[in-house]
Amino acid sequence: MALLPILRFPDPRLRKVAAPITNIDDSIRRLAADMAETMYEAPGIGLAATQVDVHKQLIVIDVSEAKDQLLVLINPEIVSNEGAQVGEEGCLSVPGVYDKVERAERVLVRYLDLDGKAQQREADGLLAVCIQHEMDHLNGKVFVDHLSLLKQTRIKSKLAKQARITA
Ligand code: K1U
Ligand code: ZN
Repeated sequence: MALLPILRFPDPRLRKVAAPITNIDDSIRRLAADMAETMYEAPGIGLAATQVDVHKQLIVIDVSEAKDQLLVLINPEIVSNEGAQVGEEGCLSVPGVYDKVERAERVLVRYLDLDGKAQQREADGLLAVCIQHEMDHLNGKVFVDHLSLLKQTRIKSKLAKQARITA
């Protein structure tokens, strides 16, 4: 397994729209394993393939305390959603930035697992938030897009400053 470099906002590659996966082979299983290792090491509770510069519809999520409930979702689709919740979000591509975002409270998501089997899962709370956050990445959207333009400008200058310091 390998740790993968994570793209940083405002890298334009985070804006690419991911393509559906048509063949679930060993290269996809290896990518999922590498993404899971990268997510656990970060540490994070989710990661989309877009964030590691692979523009395929694959996400990994683990919101469990013990970090022993890995979910791999291929070609995820939200079939229905209901309600609303506002929660603090962070993003491994936007380090050090946390802000409140409104999301659906409950979602029904359809996806393929690593065996290519169709699955359906109802999620609420943090899992529902994480699924929506990661599916945004697959559509080229980052959580800061949900914030005001003023906040987005401040975030960009904060990250540019951080990049100058670490260069
Ligand atoms: O997509 C990502 O960049 C991962 C992101 C997922 C996420 C976090 C919060 C709300 C919605 C989606 C993260 O994992 S940021 C790091 C984080 O939240 C975390 C890190 C360590 C322990 C617990 C949470
Ligand atoms: Zn993110």
